Amino acid sequence: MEAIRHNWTREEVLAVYNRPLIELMYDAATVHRQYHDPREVQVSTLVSIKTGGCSEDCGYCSQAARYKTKIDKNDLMSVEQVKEAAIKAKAAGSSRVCMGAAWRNVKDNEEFDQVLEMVRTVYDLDLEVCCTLGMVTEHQAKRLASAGLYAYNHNLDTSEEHYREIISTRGYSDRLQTLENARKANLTVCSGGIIGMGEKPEDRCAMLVALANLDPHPESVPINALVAVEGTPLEDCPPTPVWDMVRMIATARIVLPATTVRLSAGRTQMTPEGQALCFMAGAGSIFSGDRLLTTPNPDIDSDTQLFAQLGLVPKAAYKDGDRPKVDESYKERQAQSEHVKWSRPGHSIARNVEKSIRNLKTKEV
Ligand code: SAM
Ligand code: DTB
Ligand code: SF4
Repeated sequence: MEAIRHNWTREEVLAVYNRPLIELMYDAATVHRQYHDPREVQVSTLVSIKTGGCSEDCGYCSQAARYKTKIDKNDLMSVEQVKEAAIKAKAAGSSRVCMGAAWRNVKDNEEFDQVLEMVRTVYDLDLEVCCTLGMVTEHQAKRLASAGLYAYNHNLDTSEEHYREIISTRGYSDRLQTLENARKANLTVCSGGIIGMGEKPEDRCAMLVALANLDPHPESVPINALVAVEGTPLEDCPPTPVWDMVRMIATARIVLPATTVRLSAGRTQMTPEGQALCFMAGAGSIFSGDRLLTTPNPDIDSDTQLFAQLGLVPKAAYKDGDRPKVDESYKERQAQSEHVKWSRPGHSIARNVEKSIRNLKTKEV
């Protein structure tokens, strides 16, 4: 049985990543069978509850206000709209709904109160509820947990070193702090990253080391292939080879044996055979539905067909018997602010500045 370790070194993980692919896949498939039922795949649906207009400069993101991208921006959805989307997701076979908001961080205001009602409403439908709302304080995480939230997603995205080339408006240490806050609130933690942003294999492995150093390990690690969105600083990044995706998933599987590794963004660029290799290498979850947050995803019919061809079955909600208990305290706004100061590294990333509309307009004046 592969041991659960929190002391992986970058060299060790890179050596795993660089194993001959056939060996790596075999080793990963072996570990997968020790901790998971290889036929079960957890199916989640994303709902973009607030889309676009974000203050941050994440170089990959279609939702950053400063880049000129073709997305339909939306203010915060109503609880009723989210309920409808969740009912549809459940009927289509999802056991988890993940609500995403284009926010830098959660603020203690009416909009957050509304998100808490969304969490409670989706929980009452017997679905696992996940949120990805940016940085959260411990108190905010606790309110989410009391409303019935099961998981909080906040990605490290890449290595600490490469992160400086992608984002200048929020720090890596704040990301780790958010994960700690989610953990303190007894939420399960979902954190992973993106490959195909010009990083080296060393960066990919350094990100896995950062995740593996967390004790306990995140319950869920999404591996996204960059969706190169027109208008973003990363629009010209070449497509990620499927082999890199398989390698990354297999390495994550070995380093984080009990974690659910998610085959996340980038599936529209992959063949069914490529996706099958990812499942062989230990992927245990996908996002379903023809849209992720703002970008396309394979339609439900093609996923249903793929599951039938591969003999995969969707995993039931709360199969591990860990449905959270809700209590009404989520309704209480914090009397006193926690005075959290999220950092603003504020260094300059030439590629991001160049793509920023605000900056171009300033130049024109
Ligand atoms: N605003 C919140 C935040 O940044 O934490 C939540 C939403 S954000 C869109 C969630 C994650 O989606 C990002 O951290 C990133 O890993 C992933 N993501 C965003 N745009 C992507 C893209 N174009 N390709 C692949 N993954 C992407
Ligand atoms: C994650 O790691 N991937 C999902 C989920 N967590 C929130 C989001 C992928 C977003 C892809 C780009 C888009 O659709 O805007
Ligand atoms: Fe905003 Fe999140 Fe997109 Fe960054 S990834 S620009 S924080 S929505």
